[in-house]
Amino acid sequence: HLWRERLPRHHHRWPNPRRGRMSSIPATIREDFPTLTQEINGHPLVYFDNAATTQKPRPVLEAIQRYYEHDNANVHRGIHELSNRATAAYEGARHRVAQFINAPSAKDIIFTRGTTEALNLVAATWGAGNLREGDVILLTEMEHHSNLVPWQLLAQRTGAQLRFIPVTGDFGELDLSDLDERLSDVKLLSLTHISNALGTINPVTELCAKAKAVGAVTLVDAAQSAGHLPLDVQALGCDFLAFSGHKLCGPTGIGALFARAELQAAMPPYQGGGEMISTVGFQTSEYHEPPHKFEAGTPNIAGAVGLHAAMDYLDALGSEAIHAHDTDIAAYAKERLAEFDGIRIFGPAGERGGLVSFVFEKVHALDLATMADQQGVAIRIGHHCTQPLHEKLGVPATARASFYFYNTRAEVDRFIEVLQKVIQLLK
Ligand code: 7TS
Repeated sequence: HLWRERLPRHHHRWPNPRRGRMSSIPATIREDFPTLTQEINGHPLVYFDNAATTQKPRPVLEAIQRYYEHDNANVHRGIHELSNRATAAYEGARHRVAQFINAPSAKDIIFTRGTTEALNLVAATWGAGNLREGDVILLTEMEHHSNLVPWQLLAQRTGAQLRFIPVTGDFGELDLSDLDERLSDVKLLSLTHISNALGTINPVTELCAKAKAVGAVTLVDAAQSAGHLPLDVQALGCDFLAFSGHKLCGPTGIGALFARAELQAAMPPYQGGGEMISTVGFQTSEYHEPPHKFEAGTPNIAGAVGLHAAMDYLDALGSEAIHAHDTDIAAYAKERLAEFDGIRIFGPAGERGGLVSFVFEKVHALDLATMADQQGVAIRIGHHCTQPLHEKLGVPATARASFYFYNTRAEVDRFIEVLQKVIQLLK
């Protein structure tokens, strides 16, 4: 069965949890990532833009190639061998996703293009069917535009209102002091698990429980947490959860929405077309059972195969080991950045996800990132699709270094050395 991907080369679990400063993820892991071994502008690449997208290990690339070389056909359609294999690969990936996030059933998983489409799907289906004038959608001030704009569009259509849990100053934690008042009339709470701009890890389990207690439906944007820490939708207690494959070593163009079965049953279709119908007449149609009802057209089969391979790869490393490595690199980067004069570092004082955002008083972020790139260091600058948050922080843009399990402390040292050089030059 070709869709059952081979285990990656590093298939044993390393001692866990790790002690002290030694990561349980071996430095040789980098050999699995062809992109990481190149030079940029004559310098070894330091890839610190993992919150935007991660690099892909060979087992993922090989799984996609193998699928196209051996099994390629359309799903759910043919009676022939290749179509059966493609269908098995695609549905096998759905099971793998369910297992990865501990969903009760594969039926709870809807494949999408990524987080953005998953969020828009909830707004277009559950939202349009359940929200009316006066209902409140509760978000936080640190949401990515893709967990903000779909709700603005929905609010404009339905007359629902948006309300926000505020963020506290530079530390970027949620201010939960008036939560009970903020929860009144709330029909949907939608929030990010880990902030892509601040690195804050939000207390989503607690917030979902509070929202549930007032009868609200809950959605977790797991774009920055899936593949970075252990994720269990049953433990989180959420109704919906969205993530993208490309941020966890999978290919672009594939992601998933976890949607609790009871909610799916009452949701109207998302898009119309092939694959989502059972019978079609000239005037009306009947739809397939969920989740197929929400997946019109030929899906991203190769993407699902790649995502399956990525999840096998990550689970072999262990989500706790990945999280420990992420947080260690982020803490070390923050500690080293704090050595600079005139720097403002954003995000929580305590534990954070694998990223650090900062600004220098006297150096423009664009100059910084451009000159860092000349030295082979890839970081992102801008508002990171959180423009209202940046407005609140009082800065138009920040520089962001974001990490994954293949990054090392030595790379952080190189990054600091490059920053020192750049600042010297720009002075
Ligand atoms: N939600 C969060 C919290 C994100 O960080 C992102 C992407 C998205 C949603 C959207 O994911 P997509 O895969 O559908 O695009 N964040 C970033 C980033 O920080 N830099 O580039 C993309």
